[in-house]
Amino acid sequence: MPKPIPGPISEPVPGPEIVVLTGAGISAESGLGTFRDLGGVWTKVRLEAVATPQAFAADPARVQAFYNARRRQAQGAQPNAAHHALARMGRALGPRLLLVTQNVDDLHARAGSQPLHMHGSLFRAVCTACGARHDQRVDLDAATACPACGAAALRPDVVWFGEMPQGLDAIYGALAQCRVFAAIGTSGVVYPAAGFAQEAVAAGARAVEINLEATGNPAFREHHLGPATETVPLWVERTLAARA
Ligand code: BV8
Ligand code: ZN
Repeated sequence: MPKPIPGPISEPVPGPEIVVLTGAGISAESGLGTFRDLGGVWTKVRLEAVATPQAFAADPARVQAFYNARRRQAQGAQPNAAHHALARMGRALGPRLLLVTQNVDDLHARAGSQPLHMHGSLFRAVCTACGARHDQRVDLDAATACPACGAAALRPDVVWFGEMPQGLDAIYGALAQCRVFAAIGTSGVVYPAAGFAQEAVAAGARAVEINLEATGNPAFREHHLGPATETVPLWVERTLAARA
C-alpha cells in the first residue's frame, strides 16, 4: 500500500481572543448623542418614523434628511481617548481582536481601527435597484443617481429595525472562540447584539461590561463603570499588560 504523501503543513490561522462590541456611549464624549439616554436620539424622534424600511417607504425625504443630519454631525466630531485606545489594542493584537460596532459613525476608523459595522455606516449608500454599495460623504436625496446603474434609488447603508444586521457569521464565529467579550457604551436593548454576552459566556468566555452604569445583564461578571474616555484606556492597558 503506498504511503499517503503528506500535504503542506499549514499554521492554524489564529482567531479572535477578544471580541469588543461598542455602542453609542463610546461616541458620547465626542459630542454624538446616544439613543436612549436623557435627550437621546429616540427621545426626540420616534424610531418607527425614521429607522425602519416602512418609514423609508412612507416618507423617504424625511428619512434621508434624518441621516443627512447625522452624517454631518458625525463629520464634525472627533474620535476620543476610548476610540484611540481600541485602535492601540488593534495594533497590538492584530487578528486576535475583533472590534464590532453598532455605531454608524466613522470615529473608530478615524482613530485607526477597522471595525465590523454590524448596523451599517452613514458613510456608505446602497442602491435599492442594483444592490451596489458606494462611499457616501455628502447628503443623499431622492434624485441622487447610483454610480453603478444610474437609478435614483440610493438609501443609507444602515441596518434598520426589522432588517438583518451585517457580518453575523463572522461575529458568531468569533464569539464561539473568544476568551474575553467586552461591551462598551451600549444599553444592551437591541437584538441580536444584546445577546452576544450570553452567547460568549455559554462558549466559555468572560464577559466584561464597560459603561457609564451597569445594565443589569447577569452575563457580565466584571464591570468598569464611568465615562468611556477614562475606563476604556485603563482597561486596554491592563488587558495588554496581562498578556505581555
Ligand atoms: C433583527 C442603525 C432579525 C441606524 C439601529 C422584541 C423583543 C426582542 C427583539 C425584538 C423585539 N421586537 C423587535 C426585535 C428585534 C429588533 C430589536 O432588538 N428591537 C428592540 C428595540 C427590542 N432588532 C432588529 O430589528 C435587528 N434585526 O433582529 O433581525 C434577526 C433574527 C435572528 C438573528 C439575527 C437577526 C436590527 C437592529 C438594528 C437597529 N438599528 N440603528 C441608526 O443608527 O439610525 S439601532 C440603534 O440602537 C442604534 O443605532 C444602535 O446601533 C443600537 C444600540 O443602541 P446603543 O448603542 O446601545 O445606544 P443606547 O443609547 O441605547 O445606549 C447607550 C449606552 O451608553 C447607555 O448604556 C449609557 O449608559 C452609555 N453611556 C452614555 N454615555 C457614556 C456611556 N458609556 C460610557 N461612557 C459614556 N460617556
Ligand atoms: Zn444601482
